[in-house]
Amino acid sequence: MSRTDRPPVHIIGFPMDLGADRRGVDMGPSALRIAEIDNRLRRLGYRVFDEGDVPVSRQEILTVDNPRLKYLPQIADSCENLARTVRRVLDGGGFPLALGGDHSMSIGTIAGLAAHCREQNKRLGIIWIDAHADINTGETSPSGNIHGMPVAVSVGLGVTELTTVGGEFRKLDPENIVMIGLRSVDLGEKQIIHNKRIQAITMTQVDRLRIDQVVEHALDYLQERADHIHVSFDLDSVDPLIVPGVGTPVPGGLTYREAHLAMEIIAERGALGSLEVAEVNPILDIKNQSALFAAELVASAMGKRIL
Ligand SMILES: [Mn+2]
Repeated sequence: MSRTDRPPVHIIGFPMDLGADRRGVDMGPSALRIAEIDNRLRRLGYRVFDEGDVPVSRQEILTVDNPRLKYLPQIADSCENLARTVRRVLDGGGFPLALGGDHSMSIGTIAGLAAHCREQNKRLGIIWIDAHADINTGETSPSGNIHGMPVAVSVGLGVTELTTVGGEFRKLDPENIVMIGLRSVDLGEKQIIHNKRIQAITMTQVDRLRIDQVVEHALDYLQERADHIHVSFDLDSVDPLIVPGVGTPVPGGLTYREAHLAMEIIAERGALGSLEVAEVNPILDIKNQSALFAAELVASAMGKRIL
């Protein structure tokens, strides 16, 4: 299939930082657009439409009601809106490319994908590339920041305000997720990962097995059990020496080439059904280099090759 026959890409911005402690990731979608993510995809032959941004409340005019689930009503609202947009794009035959924003966005993205898949009798699979597992609940989270909870919410754990975004059903089978790049996991999260038997590949395993093998295995595993594969890429999976402008930097991440190779392998398989990029933080960045990196990474995921 040539790229012009492929589904058009619909960019959806999610300028949210209510799910994170540090300010600035609300500017992520803007920084990614400035990095010309649209033109990079057009140069690859895609038709690209920009859906604009999902409305998000401003932190300055809000107060925290529940410190265990900060800004819960506002995040639930925006995620509901994101879920609707993602679903509309998929129902119309498009490819959703969601740009964050903090990683609470995945509550909405995955809910939208799941609603579409449910109606089409498709099984959803997720590759979660992140330094963190993002599988806390209000009970286990040390911070109460909802950007650390989207995976838990998607497998049906946590408060109903979040688990019912996009409809009252479980969005994701815990066996249909593969996490890659973990290196900062909370105690409660470790228990959930073990209890739910989630495929979680740490940086230790990436170091030992090499990223190409890790990604090939992840795709083999997911392609057996899923028809729609979504990649959720948290920029903090990459080493902060390369990508300093992220919400929660953790040393010891993926190298520049490891991140690109992972995306190149995913593109080669032709298996990608949707994509999101989370946690770009221009406030902590140097001359937009992290957003530029993310834009290049999206191009690799969408089929850009060196030759
Ligand atoms: Mn994350």
